[in-house]
Amino acid sequence: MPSRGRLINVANRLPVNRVETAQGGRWVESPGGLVTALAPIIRKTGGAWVGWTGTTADKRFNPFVHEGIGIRPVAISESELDGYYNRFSNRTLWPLYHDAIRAPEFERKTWRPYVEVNQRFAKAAASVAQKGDLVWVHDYHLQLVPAMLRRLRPDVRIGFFLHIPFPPEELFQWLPWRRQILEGLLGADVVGFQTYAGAQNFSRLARDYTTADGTDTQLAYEGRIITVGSFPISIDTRWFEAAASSERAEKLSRDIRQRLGNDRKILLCVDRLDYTKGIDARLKAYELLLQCGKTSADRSVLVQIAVPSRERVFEYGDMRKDIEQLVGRINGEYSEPGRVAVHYFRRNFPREDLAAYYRAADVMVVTPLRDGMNLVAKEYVATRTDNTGVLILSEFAGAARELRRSLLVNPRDIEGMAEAMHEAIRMPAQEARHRMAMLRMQVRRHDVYEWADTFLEAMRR
Ligand code: ADQ
Repeated sequence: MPSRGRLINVANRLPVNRVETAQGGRWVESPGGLVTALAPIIRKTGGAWVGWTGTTADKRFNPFVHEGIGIRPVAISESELDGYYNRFSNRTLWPLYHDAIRAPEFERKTWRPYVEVNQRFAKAAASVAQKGDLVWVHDYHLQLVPAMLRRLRPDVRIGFFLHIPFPPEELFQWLPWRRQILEGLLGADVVGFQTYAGAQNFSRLARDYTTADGTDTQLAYEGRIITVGSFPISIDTRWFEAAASSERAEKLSRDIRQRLGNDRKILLCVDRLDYTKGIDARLKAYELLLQCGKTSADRSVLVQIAVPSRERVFEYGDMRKDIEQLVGRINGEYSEPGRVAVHYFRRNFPREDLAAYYRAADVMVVTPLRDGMNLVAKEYVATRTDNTGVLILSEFAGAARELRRSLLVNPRDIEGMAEAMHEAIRMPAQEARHRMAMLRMQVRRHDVYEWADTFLEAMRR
C-alpha cells in the first residue's frame, strides 16, 4: 500500500458502466483485472479513477463516489469519439503498435481530437489530484497525458503503463506525430511496458527523437530522471483458482465435457474478436490437422469463444465475416452427425463460466500474431489446479517471456501450429503435468496484485 499519496488512476474507461433504466439509470462495476487489482488500493488511499463513461450522450455526469472510489467522469462527444478512439487510437496506433498487421491509417484530422481528449483527461486528473498523489495513466489512448498533466501539476508523481506492445524504430518512425508521443510519455516519472523489448524500443526512440539521454532503463530529460522498465501484467490468480474449483464450475465443466463428448479432446480458444489474435490462422491449422487425418471430429473438437469488440471500426466487421466463413467451411467439410468439428460462440461469457470452460479444456490454444501480454493464457494456467492440460502459446505474446514451458509456436506458421496441436493432443500425461506445474508456479508467484505493487513502488522511489 502507498505510504504516502493517494492513487489516482487514469484510464480510457471508468471502472463502472452506466446502465440506463426506466427509473433513470445506475452505475455497475465492470469486471476486469485492472479494476480488481487497483480498486482496493484506490479505496484504501481515498483515491479516484478518471475515465470515460462509455456513453456519448449529451448528459454530463458530475464526480461521484462508487463503493468507496471517487469517480471523475470525462465526457466525450460522438465526433470526438470517432477521431480520438475509433480512428487515432484504433486505426493508427493499434495496428502500428502490433507490427502493422493491418496498414495503419495516418490522417491529420484525427490527431487534433486525440490531443483534445488527452488534454481533457489531463485537466480532469489535475482537478482531483493533490500534492504528493500518485497518478497512474494507462494505455495507448492517453500517451500525451503524462506531459500535459506535469505542466498542470508538477507536484504529483506520474506513472504511465502501456498495455500493448511498443514497436521498434522501423515502425514507430512512420508516425507523423512520433516526437509528440514520445515527449508526452516522457512527462511521466515511470514509463512501464509489458516486456523488456518494449522498454528498450521506447528508450532508444526517446534518445533518437527527443533531448532525452541515458540507458534503456533510465533517462535524463529536462532535469528529471525517468525510470523505464518492464512490468509484466498478470491476473487475479487466486480468484481463477477458486472459481474453477467451485462446485458450480465443476458441474458446468462436467456438463460441457459431456455435451461435447467425454471421449473427445477439447481444444479451446478464447479471444477478443481482433485481427491481432490470429484466429483465422489457428482455425486453418486445425483444418489442416483434420485434412491430413491426424484428428477427426469424432476424436476432437475445437471451441472458439470470441467476444465482440470494436464493431464500429470497420476492419473488424470484415474479419468477423472471414472467420465465420472459415468456421462454416471447416464444419461443412469435417463435421459428423452429432459431432461438430468447430464450435463458435461470438458472445460475452461471465468470468465464472469462462473458468468452467478453461477447466473443461484439454488444450488451450493462444496464438496471437502480436499481443502485449495475453491474460487468457495466464487464466487457463491458473484454473489447472490439478496440473493437467496443455497450453499452446504464440512466441509473439508478451506472456511467452514468462510461460516458457508452454508449447511455443510461430502463429504465422500454419503447419507448425498444426504439429503443435497434434503434439498437445497426444502429450503423455506425465510430461503435461510437469509442464503445467512449472507454468502454475509462475502465475501463482506473479499475480496482478504483485504487478500493481511493483509499479507503485517504482513510482514512489
Ligand atoms: P486484450 O487485447 O483485451 O487486452 P487479453 O489480455 O487476452 O487481451 O484480455 C482479454 C480479457 O477478456 C481476458 O481477461 C479474458 O478472460 C476476457 N475475455 C475474452 N473473451 C471473453 C468472452 N467471450 N467473454 C468474457 N470475457 C472474455 C490488452 C492487451 C493484452 C494485455 C491486456 C492487459 O491487448 O495484451 O494482456 O490488455 O494488459
